[in-house]
Amino acid sequence: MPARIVHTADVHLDAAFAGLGAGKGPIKRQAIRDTFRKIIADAVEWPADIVIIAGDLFEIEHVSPDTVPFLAAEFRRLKDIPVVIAPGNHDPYIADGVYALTDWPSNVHVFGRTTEGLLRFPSAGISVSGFAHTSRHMEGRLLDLVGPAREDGLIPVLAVHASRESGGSSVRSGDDIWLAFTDDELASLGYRYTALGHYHNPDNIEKAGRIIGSYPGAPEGLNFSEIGRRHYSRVTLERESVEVERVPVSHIDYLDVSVDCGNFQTRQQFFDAVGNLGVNSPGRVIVRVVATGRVAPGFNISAELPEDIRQPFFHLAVDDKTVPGYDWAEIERENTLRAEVARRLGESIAAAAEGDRAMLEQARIWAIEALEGRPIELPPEVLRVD
Ligand SMILES: [Mn+2]
Repeated sequence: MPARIVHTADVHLDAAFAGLGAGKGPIKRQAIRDTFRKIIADAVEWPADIVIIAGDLFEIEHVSPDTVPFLAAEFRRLKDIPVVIAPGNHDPYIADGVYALTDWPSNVHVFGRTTEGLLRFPSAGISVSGFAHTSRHMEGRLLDLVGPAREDGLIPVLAVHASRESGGSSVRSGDDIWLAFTDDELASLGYRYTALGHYHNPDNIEKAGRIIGSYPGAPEGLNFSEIGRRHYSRVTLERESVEVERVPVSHIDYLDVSVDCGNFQTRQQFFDAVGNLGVNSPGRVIVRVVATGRVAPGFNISAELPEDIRQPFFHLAVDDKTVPGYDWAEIERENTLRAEVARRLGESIAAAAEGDRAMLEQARIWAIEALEGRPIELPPEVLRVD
């Protein structure tokens, strides 16, 4: 029988949400709880043999007095399905912290609290190795803390909150790298599956065509770098095969949308385009709309969006990046240098062959923008000098 693992990480219960507007933070935090409850309910229903939480279950500086009994009650709903927690950089295992001080249900195993770094689950057919972050800033590399898999008849699994540093879309840089590892280093350890946390977007690590580890990503989006539906993973593990199924579970999702207003004559057309974004999931999307395009004179979306347009969204923000179009007849009547440039290019456009007209019209816009001191983004073919 294959082992059935529910793998999640980076839940970030009690995260702070700035910029969503008054009263929205608590609703979004409740959405995270609802998402976590759904993961637990799914684990009971599937049923999972084990639940692995690879760090950042909560944020140690924000954890509310209500969160610990909430978690304990959720874990109790799993009855005898074991839970393994590998604390991360946001929920480190510290002496006076929640993990150490709480009397967890007997099915809950927290690395850091458990003295040995290897837990055996014969009923699931797997062993789980791992460790806890013990501060917000762990030094060293993954291989400093984790030894090779031990073969003792059970399929060896590793659970860690750590940073993949090569070979994938999830690679981060800068000051958020903890316990880095390369894909080759991870493969060299010999675990049949590594349940990872830290990167908030999902990613699988493969070697020789086989998944050796994965990040399920944050199950509830936390900001605009975590776009769209979010998931936990159902892992079906045998000694020679791994299947990772991503199960959508989030409640309130982030969307980042660009709306080209170049052909719009009225604000209403913009409102209609925005209104259509929320129709499929009323109250469940946080949308940032970037309005782009060169717009007709007088076109203006800067005013407050009407309530009936806002209403379907959990939160809606508009970033107006439109630029005004030009009224050439009016510019040509001026007694200015730009009027002279506009007139001459206007004559060229009028005389141009059909195939050259669009290029000359674009040249006229760039010429006027240059005279106005605006930064101009020329396409690469214009910059080519060969
Ligand atoms: Mn995290």
